[in-house]
Amino acid sequence: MGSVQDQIVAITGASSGIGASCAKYFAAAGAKLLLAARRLSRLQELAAELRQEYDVEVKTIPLDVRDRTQVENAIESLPPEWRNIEILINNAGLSRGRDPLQDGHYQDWEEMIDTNVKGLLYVSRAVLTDMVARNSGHIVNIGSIAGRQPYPGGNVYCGSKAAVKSITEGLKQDLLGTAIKVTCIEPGLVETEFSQVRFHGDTERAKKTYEGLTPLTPDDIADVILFVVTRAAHVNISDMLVLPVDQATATMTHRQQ
Ligand code: NDP
Ligand code: 8X3
Repeated sequence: MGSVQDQIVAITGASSGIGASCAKYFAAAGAKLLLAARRLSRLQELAAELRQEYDVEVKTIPLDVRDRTQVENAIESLPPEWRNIEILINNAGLSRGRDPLQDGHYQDWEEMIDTNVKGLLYVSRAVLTDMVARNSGHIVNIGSIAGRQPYPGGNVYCGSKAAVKSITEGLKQDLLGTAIKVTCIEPGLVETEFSQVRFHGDTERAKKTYEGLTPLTPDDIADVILFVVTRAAHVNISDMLVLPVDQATATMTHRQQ
């Protein structure tokens, strides 16, 4: 089994949910962390916690992945000791609304596509330049079961995650012949701030998403990602669907009444 000790791990969307859990799991495993998101104060709080608990180096980067210039500048202006990003976790993402497409809101669509698809591309492109030059690295993209199976009202979100899956497969092909690994992790229901963001702060509606079942926790996904990036050098886990026991498909769940 490989180790992430002293490796530089960049995590987008580290201010909450799956990204924040990844930060904790990788800190516990001795990695050096580059944490990015728009809410800098949250990142700083998390970084302070991790430095104290695990004695690791953490650098925070205020970043909106939708802004290509900001992404390029953030990567290009990294000090030399932070440049060799070994693992990139493209986790920043969101869903907005669950309206039928015919009633959809353009702003919601643009936010999802700009973040989940274009943002992931901008960050990957910026980080890949050095990975390819070093012939080393691992890109982990966070897709979703929604990218395999669209569901009513999921339209644009599901499409954005299908794009993540397809882009991951395409990247694996483009990197063939290099030592760089590429993975798509596709979670089912994970209880985070995801549904609050989806329903624009409607906490009651958000809670209903997980009512009566035991959802995954963000730690469950962080645990899987740590496993995926610590396989032997010749092993590439390309794709992993991770569901709660109480979920069978994007729409079939078992809920206690
Ligand atoms: P959270 O809402 O808890 O976390 C989302 C993270 O993404 C936050 O840190 C947020 O930070 C960041 N983010 C959103 N927009 C941007 C942006 N423009 N630039 C930079 N960072 C951004 O949700 P999750 O942890 O659940 O979501 C993480 C990923 O997992 C997403 O890609 C989501 O689609 C995916 N996923 C989630 C599932 C679930 O059921 N929860 C299931 C399958 C996949 P900030 O607002 O500070 O910028
Ligand atoms: C998040 C899981 O089923 O809410 O990607 O779309 S779902």
